[in-house]
Amino acid sequence: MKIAAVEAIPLEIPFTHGGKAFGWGGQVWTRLSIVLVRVETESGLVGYGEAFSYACRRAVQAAVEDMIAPIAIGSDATDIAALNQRLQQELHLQGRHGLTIFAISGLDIALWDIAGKAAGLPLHRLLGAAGGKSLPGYASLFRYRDAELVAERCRDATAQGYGWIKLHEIAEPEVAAAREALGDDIPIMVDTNCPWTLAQARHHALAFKPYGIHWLEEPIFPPEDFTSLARLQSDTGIPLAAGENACTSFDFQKMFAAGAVSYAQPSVTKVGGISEFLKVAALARTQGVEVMPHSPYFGPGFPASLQLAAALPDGALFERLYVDLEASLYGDLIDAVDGNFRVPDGPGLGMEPDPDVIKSYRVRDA
Ligand code: SMN
Ligand code: MG
Repeated sequence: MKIAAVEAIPLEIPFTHGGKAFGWGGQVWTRLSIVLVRVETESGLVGYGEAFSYACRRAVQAAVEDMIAPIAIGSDATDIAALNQRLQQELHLQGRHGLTIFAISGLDIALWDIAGKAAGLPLHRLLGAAGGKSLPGYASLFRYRDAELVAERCRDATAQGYGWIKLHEIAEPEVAAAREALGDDIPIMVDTNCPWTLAQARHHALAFKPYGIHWLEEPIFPPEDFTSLARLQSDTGIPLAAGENACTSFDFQKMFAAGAVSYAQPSVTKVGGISEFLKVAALARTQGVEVMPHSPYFGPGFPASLQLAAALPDGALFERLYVDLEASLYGDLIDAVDGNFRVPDGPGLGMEPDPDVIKSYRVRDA
C-alpha cells in the first residue's frame, strides 16, 4: 500500500482563554495554529496527523512539503517504523529536534491512522487495549499572572467537572490563590515552561511546596539539563515532570538515566509521532517513570493522545488546554464530561476531522 500524496493543511482557529494577552515565540496568541498532515494511499485510504505548529506554522508546513513529502511519497504506508527511521536518518543533517521531528511526527500519526483504518480498529485496540475507556482529564490553564483570575479560572474548571488542575504560573501568590480556591482535595500541577536556573528553581519550588504540588513541570532552562532536574527533584522532594521538549526516545533515555523526572511527557506531535511515543512509554515503564502525555492540541494530536493514553497499562491523566475555541475539528470530543474524556472508537484515531471546519479555517497565506 504505497503513499500517493502527503499534504500539509494549515488551519488557524480563534480562541479565548479568559485572561490578558499572552503568548510564546514572540507572538500574542489569539488563534491556535494546526498543521494537518493529510496522507492518501494509492488504494484511496486517507489518514490525518498533526505536526506541532504553535508559533511556527508556516515553517512546519514547509518542512512537511519540502522535507517529508519527497521521501514519503512512493514508500510503503504500512511500514511505519521503518519509514519513521528512514526519515530520521535522511534528515539528520537538519537536526533531530524542532521542525524536522515535528513534521515527521505529523506523517507518522497519519500513517497510524491509516493502519487503524486498514485493520478496521481504533488505535487503542490495535495497540492491545480494550475499548470503552474514558480518561480523567486535567484543565491546563493559561498563564494569567493574576491571582484573582487564577482563582476564578480554577473555580470555573472545577464547576465544569475537572478533578485535576494544571497552572502555568511562576509566582507563589498565583499558586496560593489556586490552592485557596480549590481546597485540599483537587491536585494541582504547576507548569513553568523552563524559566529558571537550578538555584532559582530550588527557591521557587520550595515556596510552592506548602501548597501541595502534584508535579512541577519544566522548572529549569535549558530543558535538556537533566542533571539539574535530577538534583532539584532529590533536593526538594517535589516530583518533576518534563518531556514536551524532548524529541525521540533517545532524549528520553538520557532523561531517565539521569533520574530527572517522575513523570514523562512525550508530546505526540513533537516527539516523532506515535512510533516514538510508544518507545518512550516502553522505556518509562522500565524506569518506574509514569507517562503523562503532553496534549494541548485540538487537531489530530488530540484523538491520537487519547488513543495512546488509553493503551498505557497504568492509564494517564489527559491534558486539555483550558481555552474556548471558535470551532472544533472533533465536535464535542474535546469537552470533558464530569471531568473525563471519552476515547473515540472509530477506526484509526477514532474520529475524522470535520471537513467543514477544515474548509472554514484553512489559511491561504502560505
Ligand atoms: C504548553 C505548551 C505548548 C502549548 C501550550 C501549552 C504547556 C503544556 O507547556 O504543557 O501544556
Ligand atoms: Mg508544559
